[in-house]
Amino acid sequence: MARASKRPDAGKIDEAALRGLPEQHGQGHVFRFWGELSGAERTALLEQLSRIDFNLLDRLVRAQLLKPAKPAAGKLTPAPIIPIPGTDQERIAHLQARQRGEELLRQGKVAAFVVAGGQGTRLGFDGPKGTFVIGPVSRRTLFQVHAEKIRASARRYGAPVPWLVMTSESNHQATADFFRKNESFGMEERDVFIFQQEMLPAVDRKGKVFMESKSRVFTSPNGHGGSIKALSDSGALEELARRGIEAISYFQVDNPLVNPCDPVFLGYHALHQAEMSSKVVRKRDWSEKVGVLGRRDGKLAVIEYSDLPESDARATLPDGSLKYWAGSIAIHLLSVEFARRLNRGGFQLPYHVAEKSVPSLDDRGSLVKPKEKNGIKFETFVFDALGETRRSVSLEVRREEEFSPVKNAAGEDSPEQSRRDLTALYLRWLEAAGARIERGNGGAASGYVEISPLTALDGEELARRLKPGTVVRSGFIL
Ligand code: UD2
Repeated sequence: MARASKRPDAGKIDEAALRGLPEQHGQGHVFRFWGELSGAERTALLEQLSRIDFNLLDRLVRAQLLKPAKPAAGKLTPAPIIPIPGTDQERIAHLQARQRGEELLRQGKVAAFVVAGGQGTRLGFDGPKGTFVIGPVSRRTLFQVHAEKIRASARRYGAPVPWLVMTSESNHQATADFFRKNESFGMEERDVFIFQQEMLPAVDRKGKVFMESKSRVFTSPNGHGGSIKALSDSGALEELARRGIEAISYFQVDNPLVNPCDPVFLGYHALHQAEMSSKVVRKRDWSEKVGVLGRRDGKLAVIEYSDLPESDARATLPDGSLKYWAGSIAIHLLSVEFARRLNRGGFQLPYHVAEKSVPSLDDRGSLVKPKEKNGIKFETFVFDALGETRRSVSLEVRREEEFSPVKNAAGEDSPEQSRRDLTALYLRWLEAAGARIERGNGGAASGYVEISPLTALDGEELARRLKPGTVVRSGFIL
């Protein structure tokens, strides 16, 4: 596949039309410093304006500012979820799903899709999050971990798995350069497709866009729901259909434990003829900040933790366990056909509103960082597409095997925590494969160890490859 670029040809900019456009939408102030701009800055501003959907912005401002959004209401009920197998029947169902999923992988009907357009502000890392070093011993980056899992799976099943990488204007160039520098981590050029999602301006409480410099409007990515539109706009969806791909495995860049080509998940999705499916884990406790998978007014939904009333979050079943236990880990399967349907007749996912502090220029052109939230950001969420499905599968998985995201600089969901979780998983595999784990001070259990995805994708594969009598100390790598 080719690398997509959505930048229009600067030579084709129609200056007169673009100068009129913001005015027509009440945003004429974007030209306040026009007289001070150089030719190149003017072109840059016009080029950016040509990519802003002012009609959409008008609609969002009208809907949200004149009639402020209420938290999503509706009757909540738990959703049916396929559990981690505990009975023979459940184990047989898993086995059948695995066989079906493996068939799809062997037939080359699966593509992997990482969303990496976010700004990763909480981590405080300067650069695309995928370039963050996570490998506990090897110092692999998140992108490399994902790439090697995809390569290992393609090798195991003997068919390519194309990899779609969604970026945004804020990190596209840096991401594309990183892939080039690392030769796409050993993936075939034609199997990697990097494309951008759209950006949207944030607005102040009167609906006016902010300027981040004299020649630039403040914009941010339009939410991970924008991935569905970007799949279509970039041409990726048509290319996937042309290559006979049926399932798109969607995941977030921040989770090094993700299994992007999970045959069990793929198999359930296919056997149920599902359009979009989800993986969930048991919430740590009622207050964990993850969305829960449930039904709102009968429709499948992820209910963000901020929208889940505390009484529901705390509600328990007769056995004392949480009623809404199914935490969404943002891993989905989308059928290519469903993604096409969502794009037919215009993009339909609803926009959510978030209040943010947006640094912007004052009347004299100096950048001011507000102490309080002064702006509104509009985003769509990919999981809202679940409500549009005719059929869907929700699958429970083990957190310690599949979910340990890198979100915060320290504490929960931090790099340190994630490296510990990776090490703990590899130690379990090694122990089950018969390795001798050195305990005690300086031993493996107190440091980091690592298994490359290209060595083993799971414990079973490791057991086949591990030399008898292997001793595992801190810093062990295979
Ligand atoms: C998300 C979910 C939360 C839970 C958690 C699991 C939402 C609103 N919440 O929380 O319920 O499932 O993940 O880890 O989704 N991204 C883009 N473009 C954008 C925005 C985000 O590509 O415009 C990507 C981003 O690069 C990252 C992922 O989406 O890979 C998650 O974004 P986030 O960190 O904003 O989501 P988070 O952690 O608030």
